[in-house]
Amino acid sequence: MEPSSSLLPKDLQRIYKSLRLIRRAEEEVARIYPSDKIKSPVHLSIGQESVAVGVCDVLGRNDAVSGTYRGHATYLAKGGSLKGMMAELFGKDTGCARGKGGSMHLIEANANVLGSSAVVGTTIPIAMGWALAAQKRKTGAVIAAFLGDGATEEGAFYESLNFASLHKLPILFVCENNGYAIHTPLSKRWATEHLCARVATYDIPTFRIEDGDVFAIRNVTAWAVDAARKGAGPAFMECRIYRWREHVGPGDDYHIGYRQKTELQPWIETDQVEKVGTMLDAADRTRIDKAVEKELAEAVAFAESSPFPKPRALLENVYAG
Ligand SMILES: Cc1ncc(C[n+]2csc(CCOP(=O)(O)OP(=O)(O)O)c2C)c(N)n1
Ligand SMILES: [Mg+2]
Repeated sequence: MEPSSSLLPKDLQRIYKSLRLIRRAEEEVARIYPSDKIKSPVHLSIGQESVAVGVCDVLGRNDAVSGTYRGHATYLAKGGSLKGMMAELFGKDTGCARGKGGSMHLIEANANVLGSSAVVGTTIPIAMGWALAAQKRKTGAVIAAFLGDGATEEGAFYESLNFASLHKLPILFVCENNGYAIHTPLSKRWATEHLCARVATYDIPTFRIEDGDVFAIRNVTAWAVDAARKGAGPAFMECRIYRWREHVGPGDDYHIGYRQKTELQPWIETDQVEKVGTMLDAADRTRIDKAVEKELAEAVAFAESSPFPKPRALLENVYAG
């Protein structure tokens, strides 16, 4: 899809910057990982960036996101601090969860990043609760709830669809369908692959984006957010996408045998980071790339030089009050 005609060069630059920052941040995480400075497991979303970027580019500061444990992209695209993320991965006190949560528990209340969890599907009803509160308080805000294809197998997903549709809550469900739950493909898990048809039975408008196209994802989000702000209720978007690296960890896993590297090739050819990059003036692209590298180096230096939490921090922020 071509970018919407209303997109200006500065919009393309912003979208590219976000895509590029997330890609490079995760590549940097993978590079550092073998040093053991990163203290938590990492689920990289390299190749999947366009979903978070396309959605979050439409959301305002008062809108919110809930993510999954593969959540670096969601957190960064919504305006989470890169320094806070890097320090969190390093287990430092300056991390966004004070070094206690690690990669799977990124949170930034100031940017309305509600947080993520290692337990599949659990953030969906929490996002719905946020949407219910926004509706009751008449804030006009909307939440995007990100979930994997595996999370659609959890009962909480269907309970949330039903409740959100019944009460016309301002929520966009965004399924990042990368075709696998750990090593198990959809064909061994789903009786039919018609996910949108299943969701549509809850009287929710559904959209399926086949190729990770950041502009198509952005367009659907713009429609859904506008409708939700007007009280029309939830929408559901299924984004077919591909996880380039292994399920967890910095490397790839094509040698294991549960998938073939030939599956990856078409996704590399349509890589959204590169695609949007080529739409920019060369000088603008170089400028943005340099700015990203600087931001990244500063974030890693910040994480390296930050202190670990003191032992007494173990008992802080455990219970409210
Ligand atoms: C409730 C629950 N069941 C099982 C697991 C183990 N588990 C961790 S990741 C994962 C796969 C989830 O796949 P998906 O939702 O498609 O996300 P992806 O890793 O592809 O981004 C599973 C089953 C878990 N963490 N939580
Ligand atoms: Mg998956």
